[in-house]
Amino acid sequence: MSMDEIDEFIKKNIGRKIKVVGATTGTDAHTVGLDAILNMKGFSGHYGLERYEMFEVYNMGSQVPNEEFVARGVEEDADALLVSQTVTAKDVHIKNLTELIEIVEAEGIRDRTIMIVGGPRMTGELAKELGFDAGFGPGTYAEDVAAFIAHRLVDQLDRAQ
Ligand code: B12
Repeated sequence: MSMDEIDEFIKKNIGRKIKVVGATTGTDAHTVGLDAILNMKGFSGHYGLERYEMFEVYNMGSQVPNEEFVARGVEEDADALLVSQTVTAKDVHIKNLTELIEIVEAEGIRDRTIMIVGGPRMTGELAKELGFDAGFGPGTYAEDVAAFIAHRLVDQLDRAQ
């Protein structure tokens, strides 16, 4: 789906804006990948989520401690948390992402929060192994992520009814 089609889908099926909080967490300082997905101008001719009428985006930037990231998600009542991890040396991303999921579970918000991770060495398979709903690697555009979140949220709302 295109940006306009996704906005229309959200208006029709959800009827409100989708709130997302994004960050690069832990010691990772790489922001280009996350910004490609979130920033208004986007990446390679594909607008980022800030440009979407039906997304409200909070981009916390880089080196955000997992606790602060989750706390912001709770404060904003976010529908989805979007984390980016680039550095994989010594499996630092595995440790960091595992800690993030543990905090989300301890806060009791895992059931109602869509958890998404992206990065140059991320795959859907690894993301699921680590307890995320989806993982996105190189070549991802905002519309891939937007469509996933919108459909997942509709499924959640259907189940809740
Ligand atoms: C730019 C860069 C930097 C910049 C970062 C500036 C910034 N503000 O981001 C600076 C100079 C600060 C930097 C620092 C370091 N870097 Co650096 N850096 C790079 C470089 C050259 C490009 C990365 C990049 O911007 N890619 C472009 C983006 C668009 O691609 P992407 O991240 O893959 O994003 C896409 C997808 O992955 C996905 N995606 C990414 N995030 C997310 C998030 C979500 C939610 C979703 C849905 C999708 C998604 O969508 C994006 C768009 O399609 C790479 C090498 C390379 N050519 O890749 C090294 C690289 C990543 N860096 C590396 C290293 C080692 C470091 C340092 C440790 C170096 C040092 N010794 O100090 C430090 C680490 C600092 C830290 N604490 O993190 C290594 C990582 C090795 C590893 N696997 O662990 C690399 C691979 C270089 C290398 N070959 O050794 N780096």
